[in-house]
Order: sequence, then C-alpha cells, then structure tokens
Amino acid sequence: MRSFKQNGRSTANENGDSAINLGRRSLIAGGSLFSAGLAYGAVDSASRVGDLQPDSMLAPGAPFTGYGSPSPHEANVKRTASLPYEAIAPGSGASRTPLERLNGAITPNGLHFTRNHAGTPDIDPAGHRLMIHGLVKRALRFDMAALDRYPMVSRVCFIECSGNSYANGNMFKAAPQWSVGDIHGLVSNAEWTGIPLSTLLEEAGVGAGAAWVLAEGADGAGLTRSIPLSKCMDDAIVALFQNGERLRPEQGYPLRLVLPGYEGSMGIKWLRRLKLLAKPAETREETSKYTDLLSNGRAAQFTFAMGVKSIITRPSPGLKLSAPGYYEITGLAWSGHGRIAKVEISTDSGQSWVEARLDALDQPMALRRFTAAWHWDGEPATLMSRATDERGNVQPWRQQWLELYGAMQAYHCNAIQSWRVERSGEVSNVFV
Ligand SMILES: Nc1nc2c(c(=O)[nH]1)N[C@H]1C(S)=C(S)[C@@H](COP(=O)(O)O)O[C@H]1N2
Ligand SMILES: [Mo]
Repeated sequence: MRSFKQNGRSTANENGDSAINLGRRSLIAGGSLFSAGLAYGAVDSASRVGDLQPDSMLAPGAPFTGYGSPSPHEANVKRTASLPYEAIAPGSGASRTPLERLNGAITPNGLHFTRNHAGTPDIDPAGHRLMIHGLVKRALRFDMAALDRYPMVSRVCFIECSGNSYANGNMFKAAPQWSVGDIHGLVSNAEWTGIPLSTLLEEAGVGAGAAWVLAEGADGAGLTRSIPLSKCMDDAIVALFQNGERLRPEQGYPLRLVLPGYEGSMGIKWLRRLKLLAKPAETREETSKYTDLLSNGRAAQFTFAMGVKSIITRPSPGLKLSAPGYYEITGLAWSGHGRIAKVEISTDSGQSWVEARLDALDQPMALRRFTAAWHWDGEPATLMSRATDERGNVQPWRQQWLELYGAMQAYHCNAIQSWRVERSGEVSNVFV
C-alpha cells in the first residue's frame, strides 16, 4: 500500500493509492510525499555494484583546506548586486540573497544580503571603539578586547531591509520578471552572538529622561538611527559573531546592532557610538528616508517591526517545471512580531488554501521554512503563500496592501506574492 504523510502521521486513502486519488485538491496538507517515485532511474538487478562505482572512488581526494569554500559546481550561487548610482558610488546599493538556490532557514554567511549606504569599510578591530554617552550616569568607551570578555547570548533572527519586496508593491505597472532573490532577497537569517545591549547600558547607567538611543556606524555613510530605549533594554544585541564566526565585513565587522524583527536600517553596522536621548534624533534615515507614504497623503514615521510575510522560493521565476507530476512547493515565512503560526498555500490564485508543513526551526522573528506537496496536472496554475503570525497578523492580499500606501512607496511591502505556472512549465511573476 502506498502512503503519504499528513501532518506528521503516515496515512493512506481508502483505495490505498495516494498517487492517483488525491481528491479534488492537488495540494496535500502538511504534505511530504514519500510515494512519488522521482528517482532518476531504476537499478537493473543484473548490474554489479562495481559497474556503478564513480571515478571518485579510484584515488585519494584533495588535501585539507584552511577555510572551506562551496563546491566549484555551485559557482553560480551568488548574490546579485544592484547599484543605483553605478560607477559614481559602486559601494552604495544592495546585493541580494539568491533565495531560489538555497534551502533550510539559515543563510550562509557569504550569501547574507548586504545593504550599504557607502560601501564596506575596512576596520581593524585593534583600533575599533564603542562609545556610550548622552543621558547616562557615566559615559563609557569599550575596545574589542573588553567587549570580548562580556557574557554573550546567541539567537537566530532575520534581518530584512524595509525596501525588500518593493517590486511586488506599486513601483511597477507590470510585474517584473526577476528571480525570487532579486525581488525578495533583501532578507537573510543568521544566528547572531553578542552582548545583550541592556548589559552595556546598565553598566553606563541609564540617566533620567532617557527614552531613545541614537546608534551610529563607523562607515562613510555614518549611518544613524534612533531606537526606542525599551527595545534596547529588551532583546537588542551588540553582535560580534554570525553563524559561529566573527561577523563578515559586509555585515558590520567587528560590531553591529541586531534588533530582532525591526527594519534592517536600524541594525547599525560597524557600530561605534550609542547616545542616549530624551527624543528621537530625527536623522535623515528616519525623516526623508525610511518613512512610509500612505494613500491619504500623510507619511508614517517609525514603522519598526517588519510585517508578517511569506514567499514561495520554489517553484519561482527562472525555474521551469519539466513535466506534470509531483513537486514540493517550498518557501520562507517570517514576522517581525513573533513566531509564524501557519502558512497556507494556494495553487488556484487564492480560491482555496491548504496548510503547509512548517520546519522544526521555530524561533520568533526568524525565517521559517515551509513545504507542501503538490501534484501539477500540467494546466496553468497560480501559486501563492499566505503567512499568519502568533499575534494573528495575516499577510495581506496585494490589493489590500496597495490601498494602504501612496505612490512609489518602496518600504514595508509584505503583500502576497503570486507566481504563475504556464502549460510550458515556465514560471513567471504576476500581479494579482
Ligand atoms: N553603518 C551602517 N549600518 C547599516 C547600513 C549602512 O549602510 N551603514 N545599512 C543598513 C540597512 S539599510 C540595512 S537593510 C541593514 C542590512 O544589513 P546587512 O547588510 O548585514 O544585511 O544594515 C543597516 N545598517
Ligand atoms: Mo535597509
């Protein structure tokens, strides 16, 4: 009897043939299909193991390496940079994580997206200092050797640029035919290790009237953002490590702020200064930029937590379904407000939905991998995913999102993303 897995239990339908009788729905709830039989070829019982032996077994392999790199066969798995100012400022812009080529929920350090306002500075940790001043009982300055001695914590969380996914918002009339990484790859997920910011602020002593913390980076942009003191005392981390190793230069080496769930631009990299203030500093990055134009003509300031969102990473544009049959739909879901409660998948443009299976790595404000087994019958289909977080926030329809915001709003687009599968198996981006 063939069986398939449903919500963690192995079940079979009445006639025992899950491959044929899946009911009217082609999506299997929580499904991962064991009986699909996607093997490349059957092994002939007459063939001997020796005949199937690869050349790699005939000689010793390469010697050890000091620092490992990906297989040369994966050389096309790269970030893609976009440079709005081109040769005038080649370090300003962003390079995006190739989400369509990755699996699991953790982003490898070499593929973490990078958003730089003035390039990646070259900082020698021996000369780097962090200063805490302003409304404090005593101003403090730390060198890296001192910071290395503090108790550290680790947590997995995403960093997402508030400009991520703008191409699914109102900037384009026609849906751009870009890869999922090029549309949504300004989000990455890592385990960050460092000192709780509260530890350092308590040592400095929060002064009377302090309610905000201005953070500044040691790069050419000198990027500054105001952060509510409550967030700094709650779960903010002054991070030194990323997935177990020292931060990558692009991610803020040797020191950055990690503010779980908050918009990326507040996570100041190459952190050099924290100034406690009574009011926000109203810097450029929180007035002319990183504010949200609403459809009523007003602008919303300080949208800190990133909205609940999900995207299907496979199938997605640029990938082609070779033939009708079984596919695993997979993607990522996250919310700046907490854990992901559920992800629903539709293959009929949102008319019907089935719950996806969520992978085990379940952390608040972190990427969560989801999967759903799908039988593609060869007819055109429109795939969507919709995430709900533990606070009950539901990812909006694209039309709902469009109604909220004014023209050219490039931030905080968490609308449902739709992919269209054509009869040919080609996958394209569509606005629904
Ligand atoms: N000092 C400094 N910090 C910075 C930036 C910067 O340009 N300079 N970019 C910000 C923006 S806009 C984002 S989205 C995140 C990106 O973090 P990442 O490059 O590590 O992915 O860093 C933020 N911190
Ligand atoms: Mo950003």
